[in-house]
Amino acid sequence: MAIKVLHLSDIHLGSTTHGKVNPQTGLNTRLEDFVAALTICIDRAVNEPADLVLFGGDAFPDATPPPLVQQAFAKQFRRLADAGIPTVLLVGNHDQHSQGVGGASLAIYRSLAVPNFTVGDAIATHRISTTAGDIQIITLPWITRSTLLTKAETEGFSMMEVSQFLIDRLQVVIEGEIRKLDPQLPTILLAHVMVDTATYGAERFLAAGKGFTIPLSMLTREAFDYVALGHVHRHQILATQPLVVYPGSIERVDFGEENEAKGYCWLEVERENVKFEFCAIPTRAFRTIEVDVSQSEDPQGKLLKAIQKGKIEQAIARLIYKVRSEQLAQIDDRVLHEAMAIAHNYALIPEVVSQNQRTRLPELSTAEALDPLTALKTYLSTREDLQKLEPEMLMAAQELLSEIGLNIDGIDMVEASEKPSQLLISFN
Ligand SMILES: [Mn+2]
Repeated sequence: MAIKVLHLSDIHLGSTTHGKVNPQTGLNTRLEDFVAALTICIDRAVNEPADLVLFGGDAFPDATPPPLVQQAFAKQFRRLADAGIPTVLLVGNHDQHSQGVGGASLAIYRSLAVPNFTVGDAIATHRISTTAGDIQIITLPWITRSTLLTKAETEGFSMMEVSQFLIDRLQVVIEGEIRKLDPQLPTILLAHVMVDTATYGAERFLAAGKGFTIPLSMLTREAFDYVALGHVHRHQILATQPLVVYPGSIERVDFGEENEAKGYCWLEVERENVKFEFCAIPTRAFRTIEVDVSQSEDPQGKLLKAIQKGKIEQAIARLIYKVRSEQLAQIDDRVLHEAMAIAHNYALIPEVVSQNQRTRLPELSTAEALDPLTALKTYLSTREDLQKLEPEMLMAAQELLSEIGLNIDGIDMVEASEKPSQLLISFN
């Protein structure tokens, strides 16, 4: 009998960016959106029912969520416990204290001995009995160098050398887990990792300085029937033999995820035979309207037309428009606000371009998020006067980023993704 598995990840419950207070409930509307998305996932698991639920990590934006948010999370997962569905909660980087050990925000489920719940805060193999038979789950939580290496071992090593050392060590540890497996039983590797071939959004900033990505070849092992990933917010399938899958986040945290479908994975797992389906769930839309009115006779009219076509009703919207300073008198902000008000939440972002087009570097638009180092390189490429200093500045920037990297675990995803653009602005 095939084991039915629901695999979801990156819940980030408690993200409130782009939200507002719901006057009826007093809660942030984004918290309500995230709870709604999680409810849809748990509904499926309970109604079908699933034989097993795998959560790939990052339950909250940080390791110390407020009680209200913890309760909202617990209320949904409690339904799995009540239904007797075994559940594995893996610890992601956002669930860990930057200086502590283990999954602070999820460890409570083990402390309370919630029936059939397993907390994956260490590299370990769990044999789990489901109504459709036994299955082996290897948990690989988010690891940092202190997980596998001592300070003395890495003394004097460069970041690159440390990350290679870490990968070698991890390889050995995973090999050890594989040897302990019962080859007759289906096996899933549940891992919160950055894989080298993945397409990243905001998550990649969190790895700046850590420099720690895992080669896909470490995961595509015959011993695994499925590799259930967490960490990257964009749903993607990295390999098919075996299937290596990021389900992605269940709701959008920022505009970088505007065009991504959100949902969970549904599996039917037998040894060497896996049926897989990505199930999209309805979530609140993000809409960017970008328009250049700097050459227009009627900038206001052009903006209003763009808003009308923008499908922003109940969406989280932003209007980014290029305008010349001498056109500003032709634009009535009050009317723009009225037109945007059908959105759930919105921002007006005028970019004033001067005649000589030099107020903003053309390569650096707000639409694309650049990592700080690329942004610095782009900036330096336009400053001949700084050419001599370039290598030194890049080196210094790299060092600063590695320093940040050591404590970056606690940084909210959105903050991290917005840092580069703040950097850009201060350059201009
Ligand atoms: Mn993560």
